[in-house]
Amino acid sequence: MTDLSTLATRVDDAARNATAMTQLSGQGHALSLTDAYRVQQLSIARRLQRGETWAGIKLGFTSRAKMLQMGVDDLIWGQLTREMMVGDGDTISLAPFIHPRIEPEIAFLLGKPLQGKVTLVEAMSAVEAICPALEIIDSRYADFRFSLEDVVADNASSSGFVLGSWHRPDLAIDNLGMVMEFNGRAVQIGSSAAILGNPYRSLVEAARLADEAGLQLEAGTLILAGAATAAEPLQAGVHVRLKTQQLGTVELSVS
Ligand code: OOG
Repeated sequence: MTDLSTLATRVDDAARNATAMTQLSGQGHALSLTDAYRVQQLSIARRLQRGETWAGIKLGFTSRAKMLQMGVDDLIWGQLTREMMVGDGDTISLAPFIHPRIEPEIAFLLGKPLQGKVTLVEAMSAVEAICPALEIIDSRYADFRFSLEDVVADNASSSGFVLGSWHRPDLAIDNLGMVMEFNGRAVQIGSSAAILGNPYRSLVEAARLADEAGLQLEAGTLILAGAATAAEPLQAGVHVRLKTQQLGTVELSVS
């Protein structure tokens, strides 16, 4: 039987050392999806033991663009810590990453707990604030290639995120134009509608998935809804800006 904690150590070490690893599923580890989430949980536990603070969850593959880009066909989730957060407008180095990519998202802050089977209206009423966000993903697998189980075990490629300014959740967000620019040039153009037809649906899914995993989404939890477009490789010297209709901009620079 595969030792799941050994696999968790392997993905965690790959992330910490910014060193690519071979896919778990290609090494005779026939991981089930349940095992893969267990590996994710064990790798997050290692981060928390090192003093990181749990911040929330992210959804992955909530848009068709992302599913097509990565060749997978199911929604996944991963976990975020505060230490993954990069300040809006900050400059980062590529040193802690293997082959980072960046993608445009919408983030939610819960004002009330969200659990189990909830309706869209219940999900909406649990939200305290909304903001535009950039997510940095960095698969720990060589060539950014993985099976669904591999990517789940690798915490859905979570690596970093930047949050823009928070807004009250009193505006419609089901079809907001989103443009991600590199040095002022549009590299990805999309709409928040690409995220499950309405990013609030990501919250419905988040509540269900967290519940299945025995995790509580309490008030104060951050939730990233998933990318609206395909991801772009981050390069040295680039200034990334996401412009989202109604929600404004969020940006970061790479040294
Ligand atoms: C997995 C993470 C997917 C999204 O927003 O769809 C994701 C990956 O593409 O490496 O974060």
